[in-house]
Amino acid sequence: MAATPIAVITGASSGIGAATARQLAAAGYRVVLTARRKDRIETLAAELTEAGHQATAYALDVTDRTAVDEFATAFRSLAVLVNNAGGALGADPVATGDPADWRQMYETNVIGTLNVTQALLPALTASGDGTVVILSSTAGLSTYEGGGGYVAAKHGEHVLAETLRLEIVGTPVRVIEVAPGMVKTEEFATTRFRGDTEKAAKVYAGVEAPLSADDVADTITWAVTRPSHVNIDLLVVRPRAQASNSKVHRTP
Ligand code: 8X3
Repeated sequence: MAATPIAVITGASSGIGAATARQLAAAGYRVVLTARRKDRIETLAAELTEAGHQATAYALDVTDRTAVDEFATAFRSLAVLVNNAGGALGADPVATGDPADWRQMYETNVIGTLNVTQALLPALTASGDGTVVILSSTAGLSTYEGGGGYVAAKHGEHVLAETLRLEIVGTPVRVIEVAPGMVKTEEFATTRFRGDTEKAAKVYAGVEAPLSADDVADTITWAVTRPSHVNIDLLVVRPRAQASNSKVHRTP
């Protein structure tokens, strides 16, 4: 009997990462949940195991290369890597944005994805049929006022995905970029505004139905479960109420 394929998901403690872990587990993968918050991923892994799936948790900060390399030694063969860890900090104009925020966003979104992808690429290749998913954002494709630091980091991730795809063509690994627009999760906007829930709520104010974490996990799972020769290079997904990063239909 063939071994159950393994999927590693970063940032699996909440939001899109947790929803993706649930859906990939349901799709038959043995999921390895990673995030900094050990208690959360352990709870989710226990819940999935209880439901009859195969799930384990591993506390990991994707910006810590030594820890990432240590984590990677556990895998000789890996089917799927979902680079989901990342996020936004602040929504200040370029003129006044905090360079420390910009640096941190570059670290988590770009260097974090680079670290984990580099460390696990040998195992993905060794599987003979590997998939790298990079969760960028519509912020990786065009900019908006107040988005500067996040947009720059997400453009970095987009470039990482495009360049890697060029460089490893001919190997048995595909690179899928999923770029969501407005997704309402429990933490994204609150983290961006450092716990200011009023500011966070304004992001979604009057928007009839922003995407949910499950909606995005659904697109990831769909892309990952296409036949091996099918590469969904870039999947852009927005709610119907959002026509562009700055054109959103809101009801008063
Ligand atoms: C999230 C989309 O519009 O907040 O990645 O930048 S946005």
